[in-house]
Amino acid sequence: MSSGEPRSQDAAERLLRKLKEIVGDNHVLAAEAHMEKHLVDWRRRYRGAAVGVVFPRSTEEVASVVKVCADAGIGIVPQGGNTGMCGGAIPSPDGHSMVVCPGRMNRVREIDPTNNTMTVEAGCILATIQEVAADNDRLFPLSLGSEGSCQIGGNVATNAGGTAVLRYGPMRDLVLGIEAVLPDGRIWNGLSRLRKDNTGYDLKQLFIGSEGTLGIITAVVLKLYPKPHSQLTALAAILDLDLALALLSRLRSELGDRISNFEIMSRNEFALVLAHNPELVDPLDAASPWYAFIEVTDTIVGDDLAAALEESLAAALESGIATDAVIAANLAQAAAIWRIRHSVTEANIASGFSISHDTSVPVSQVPTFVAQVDAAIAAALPEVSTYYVGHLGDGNIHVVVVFPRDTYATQDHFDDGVRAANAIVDRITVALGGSISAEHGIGQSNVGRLLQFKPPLEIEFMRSIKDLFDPRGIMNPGKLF
Ligand code: FAD
Ligand code: 2HG
Ligand code: ZN
Repeated sequence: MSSGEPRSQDAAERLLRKLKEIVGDNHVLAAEAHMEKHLVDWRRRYRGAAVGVVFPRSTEEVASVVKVCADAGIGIVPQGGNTGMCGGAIPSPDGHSMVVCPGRMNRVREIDPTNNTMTVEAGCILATIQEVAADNDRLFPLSLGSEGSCQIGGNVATNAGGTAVLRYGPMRDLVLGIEAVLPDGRIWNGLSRLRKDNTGYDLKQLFIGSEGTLGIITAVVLKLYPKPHSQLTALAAILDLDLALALLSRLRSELGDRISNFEIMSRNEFALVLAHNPELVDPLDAASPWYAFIEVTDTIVGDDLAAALEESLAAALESGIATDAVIAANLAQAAAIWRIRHSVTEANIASGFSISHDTSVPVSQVPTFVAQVDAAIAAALPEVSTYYVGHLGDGNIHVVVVFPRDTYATQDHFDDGVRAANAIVDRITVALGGSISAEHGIGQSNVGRLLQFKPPLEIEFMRSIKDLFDPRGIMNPGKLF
């Protein structure tokens, strides 16, 4: 692992001076107050310390920054939009790391609508990439609640998922090439724009989901898709998750891959979001145990998507698969429905001490998973509330456990409760053949759980890969392993 110095104030100052020579005086922060927002995650769960925070402008500057930090033997923590869920972008509290932020590297280097690719720098904000693609009559499909602030480098490093995985896959399926600065300062130019390349190991896949532990991603080639000409959002009320799966199955057979999103939410989560966002209104007349947020899109001009969706939902209502449904009449109504879906994280945080799981199980096992978790948590921790939201079509459910502030008044009591809830969710996840992290990653939150649940042979290979790229352990120390 990193020896983690500058050991003295002098050494730190020498290092900061060298970094300023590379990126300019204004692009290195070292004062505690100035670094603050880079040392704490947005949920305020992790607080770290750093020698400085540096903002390079180009791949060459990143390479020089990495070389200088490697020579000084200090850790390097890449940080994008700092919207991650697992504390992966926050340095450890020992203060022996440099935070490197590619946010100034935000150029679209190339867009090739014929090749359906876009080459972008790591600091581009996801929403900007979506807009540039749309301006070129193309779609970049990754869509997350944090899209206004997360960066594409962070999306790649976390293998982000979100609401359109059902149709387009996670980040792992959306990248053709990567450029990265390796821990010894060398630049790896893997910016391939090829859809077929069968020349051995696929190195870019190692960087996707590497959470800053193998190098700093500086640019990526993204896959683009045809821009939909019609897009509709619906909200359906459903009695249970077996029926939600039946609805998904029916829509899939009737509408094919025009279904791009199929998200579910439990009633208590839905009510919590509305309570915390008084401007949002429930689009349905009566409360329902479960809701499905549905989006269908079509690229073919003239195809009557609305009629197809209406017919499909009407048949679902008639057969009792859904109890109510509404199709947004315009873009504003559609946006209001998606606001409900995308407001869960903030509503949960505002509601008390909460933890959120990121489980995936085979899609068919989701109803069993939720039923077992619900029963086991209610029996073991009767005073907590358990909410559910997630990406049903991907088998990825977020179990959100909210601990009331009055019962869990001390940190010890809260920690015990969290341990008990985690053990329950993990036990059921593993028994159903699931994963403890579907889309958020490992960061620092899940290091212990990765070692607990990943087969030892896989951990051995992962460690060998880490040692191959980063034998001195300077890239994002304490994350993943
Ligand atoms: P950061 O948080 O800055 O970093 C995350 C990790 O990537 C860290 O380990 C960091 O070291 C590394 N990293 C960042 N940039 C680079 C780089 N250039 N090179 C190498 N490593 C790098 N996530 C989902 O998957 N699905 C969701 O639906 C979803 N919804 C969210 C909703 C909200 C409201 C919020 C706040 C977050 C949500 N997230 C979701 C989590 C988060 O937005 C994603 O993990 C996102 O991909 C992180 O991007 P970032 O730029 O903020 O990365
Ligand atoms: C989502 O699906 C995100 O909205 C975040 O992955 C979920 O807050 C959460 O746990
Ligand atoms: Zn999610």
